[in-house]
Order: sequence, then C-alpha cells, then structure tokens
Amino acid sequence: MTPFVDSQKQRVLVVDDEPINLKILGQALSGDYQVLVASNAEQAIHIATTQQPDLVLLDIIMQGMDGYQTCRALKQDPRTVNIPIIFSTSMDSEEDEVKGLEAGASDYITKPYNLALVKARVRNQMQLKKKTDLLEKLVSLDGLTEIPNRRDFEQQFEVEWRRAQRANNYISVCMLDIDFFKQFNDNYGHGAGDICLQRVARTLMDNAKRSGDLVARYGGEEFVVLLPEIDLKEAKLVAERLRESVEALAITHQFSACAGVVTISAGLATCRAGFGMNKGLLLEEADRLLYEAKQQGRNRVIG
Ligand code: GH3
Ligand code: MG
Ligand code: MG
Ligand code: MG
Repeated sequence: MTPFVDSQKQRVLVVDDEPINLKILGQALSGDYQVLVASNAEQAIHIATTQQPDLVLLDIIMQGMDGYQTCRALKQDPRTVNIPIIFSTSMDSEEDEVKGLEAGASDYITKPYNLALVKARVRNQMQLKKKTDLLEKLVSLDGLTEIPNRRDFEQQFEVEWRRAQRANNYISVCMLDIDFFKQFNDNYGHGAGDICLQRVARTLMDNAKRSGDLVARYGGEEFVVLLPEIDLKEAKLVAERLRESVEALAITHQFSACAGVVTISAGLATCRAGFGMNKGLLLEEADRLLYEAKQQGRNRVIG
C-alpha cells in the first residue's frame, strides 16, 4: 500500500457566469490540472461537495448567489471547509479584497487576467493543499500498519453514531485482540511481531469493506471495527469472517494454545443508536465481550 503517493493531477473548479472567462481560465490551467467548471453558485456548491476539488477559483459577481455567499457556504460545510478558494474578480479595490479574504478565501486575482499571475497563485495554493492533505492523512493513520488510528476511529465513530441516531439504525462495534501475542513477540522477535500486526491489519481491512465499515488499530495488538447499518446477526457474520481471515493467514505461532497459528478473539456489541445507549457504553460492551471470548478459550467471536 502506498497511501502517500498520489500521481493523479490535482483538480481545480473554475466558477464564473461568463463563458469566456471559463474558457480563458480553463485553457490556462488544463495543462497542469484537471479543470471542472460551474457557471453559477448552486452548481459550484454541488460539484465542490460531490467531487472534492483541490481548489476553487470563484467569481464574485454572479446572477443569484454571489461569490461571497458561495464562499461562506463552502466554508461552513465540513465537507468543503478545507478546499481553498481564490476569488477571481473585476472588483479590485482593497476593500473588496479584504471582504473576500474575510469571507474565507485564501487569495485573490483580478480581471482582466494576467495569466502568469493566475498560474503562479494557483500553483502556490495547490502546493499548500498537497501538504495539508498529507498532514491530515498522517494524523489519522497508524504509522506501523497504515490503517486508521484510534484518533480517526473516535472521529468516525462520532459521525456514524449521529447518523445512526438520526435514522434510528443499528450500529455495531467489534473489538478484536490477537491471542497470545506477547508469546509471539517473545519467541519470534519484535520485528516478526510488527509484520504480523501489518498482515492482520491488512486482512481485517480486506474483509470489512462495505462503504461505512471502518477498521482501525485501537492500540497495541488490539483492533476495532465499526459496522454501521447492520443488525447483530449480520454483524456476527462479518466478525466471524474477520476471525477466519486471520486464522487463514496461517502465521505460525507454535507458542499459542490455539491452532498453532496466529488467531484473534473478538467481542461484538450491537445496538440501535438512541434508546438510552451511548457510544461509550457500546464500546464497553464490546470490550466486556472480548474479555469473555478470551475467558472461553480465545480464537472466537462473542456477541
Ligand atoms: P491475550 O491472548 O490474552 O490477548 O494475550 P497477549 O499476550 O496477546 O496479551 P498481552 O496484553 O499480554 O500482550 C500484548 C503484547 O502486544 C505485548 C506487546 O509487547 C505487544 N505489542 C503491542 N504493540 C506492539 C507493536 O507495535 N509491535 C509489536 N511487535 N508488539 C506489540
Ligand atoms: Mg461574473
Ligand atoms: Mg492479545
Ligand atoms: Mg491486548
């Protein structure tokens, strides 16, 4: 897995109600970037939200919602708040520029265009965006296994919990812990232990792949899997598949009392969000069931 390498062209959304401006900017930028276009605010917001461009070049004077309003709308939506915006406008007074920057824009270019300046300003914002994206990725990924870390899990859990509450839907949490892992490290070495963790992480990722599923390293040799929108019966099937997939890796572990290979135990808790439940209780329940799985002999799912 190479999550930090992105060879695709960055994408810029150009918003302007004059077709000629879209054409000029499109031609100037299409060599270096993938160019998306919108001719009004509603279109711009829709494209920004659904396609997540890396930068928006935004006209100010437009029919209907103007550029300032569009900018504020994009900055208020968590899905688009991190997309930088450059205003592109004929309103070139200093007050206009201040107003634009205060609305949340990162930069300002004026019409008629000096295309060399446009390109330079766009390039600066794109370079900055690359760095911000990379940092965002790094803070949410576990360094050893390159899967989401506990911090990311806590954030996603909050989002999914709220979603489940709104829909009065099921949500499941599965806590998984490698069996006799201290013995594995002690006998095969810490390096082998690290590789084992990477392989287990990878197979968990490969086997929990519906769009809302989230696998994260919770800490040490413990993982957590979030399974929204399925009931306990279905969640049990997933948890069992996860357990089997680890056993099927057939990583030799002569010092385990189970199966001679690396295995995991899992505790699975399901509820409908609401009804006196909260996220913390659901996690605690999964943890308690994991403990029970250990007590009952390991390499099993209890839920
Ligand atoms: P149980 O079956 O009850 O879970 O026993 P266990 O040996 O797996 O549990 P214990 O909590 O005693 O040991 C966990 C081990 O996980 C100890 C620790 O050194 C190891 N570990 C935690 N994080 C890492 C890591 O990043 N790399 C390696 N190689 N080992 C780790
Ligand atoms: Mg205009
Ligand atoms: Mg363990
Ligand atoms: Mg543990």
